[in-house]
Amino acid sequence: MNQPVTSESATINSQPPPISYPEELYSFDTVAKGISGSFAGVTEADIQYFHQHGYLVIEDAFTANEVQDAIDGMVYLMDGNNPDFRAIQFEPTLAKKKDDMNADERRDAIRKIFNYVNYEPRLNALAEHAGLLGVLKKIMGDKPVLFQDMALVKPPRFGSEKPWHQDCAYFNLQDGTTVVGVWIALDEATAENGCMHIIPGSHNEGPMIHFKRRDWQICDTHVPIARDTVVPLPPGGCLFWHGLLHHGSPANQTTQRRRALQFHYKPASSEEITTQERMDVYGSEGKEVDC
Ligand SMILES: O=C(O)CCC(=O)C(=O)O
Repeated sequence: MNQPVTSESATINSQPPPISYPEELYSFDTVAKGISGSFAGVTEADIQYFHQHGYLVIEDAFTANEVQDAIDGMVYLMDGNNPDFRAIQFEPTLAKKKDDMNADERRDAIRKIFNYVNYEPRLNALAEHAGLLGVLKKIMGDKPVLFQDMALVKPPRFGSEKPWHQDCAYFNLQDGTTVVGVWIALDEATAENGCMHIIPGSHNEGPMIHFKRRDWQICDTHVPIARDTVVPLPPGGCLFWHGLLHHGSPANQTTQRRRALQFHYKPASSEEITTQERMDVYGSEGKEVDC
């Protein structure tokens, strides 16, 4: 079972910062529909759906045991049980107090862990899951290679927004590479606790200029928010999305945890570019653009 969440364990007498973005950035009319039957249930039509819409949702990708193992592995790393693992980032407003927190409070102050697969076999097991890799291979038409692993944890009340962006704006990979993100819910992810929002079909509309604002992001006024589709997921549910799909997630203002794993895969035959080449595409410098 997931650990119970209470506002008492959610970070000592601190007040979360006010929301720093327009609420309408994440107002939605559409809820993404998923398939079921785990990875074995993915058909050729589902792969075509991914290419057409830029995403695919599997409601029951992983079993309850696989989810629990992953949570145990994540908590093991968060609690500092592997001294070699240090890739933990705290929510900025809570970072200063982390040394005064008990174990529960400390876990609920963490925003992100990353580069964990080599430190925790229980997390690596999901990244290397044969069913998951099989679907990725069908999407890419090539061998999938994991090149980034992270987990945005979005703790109760303090979990901050991840503004709208395209993942390819972060990766030095040749334009046209089919990068695929995989987002696995470990807790129930809801509109209220900050689940993913996507703009279906936006992967077909090319790279967007990104700006350094609240993050490295698409300008708020350039996001076609009328097409916002929310992606709630049960624990074990998973979202595949294309590296050019516009997506983001609002703050977690509830007392519920929203832990999720996120993996990025590229085709084995893909080629790297330089940061300058990436910035020529995604950066605003020298272009007549405003935000
Ligand atoms: O986990 C989230 O809320 C969003 C993560 C995301 O979109 C990203 O890191 O690219």
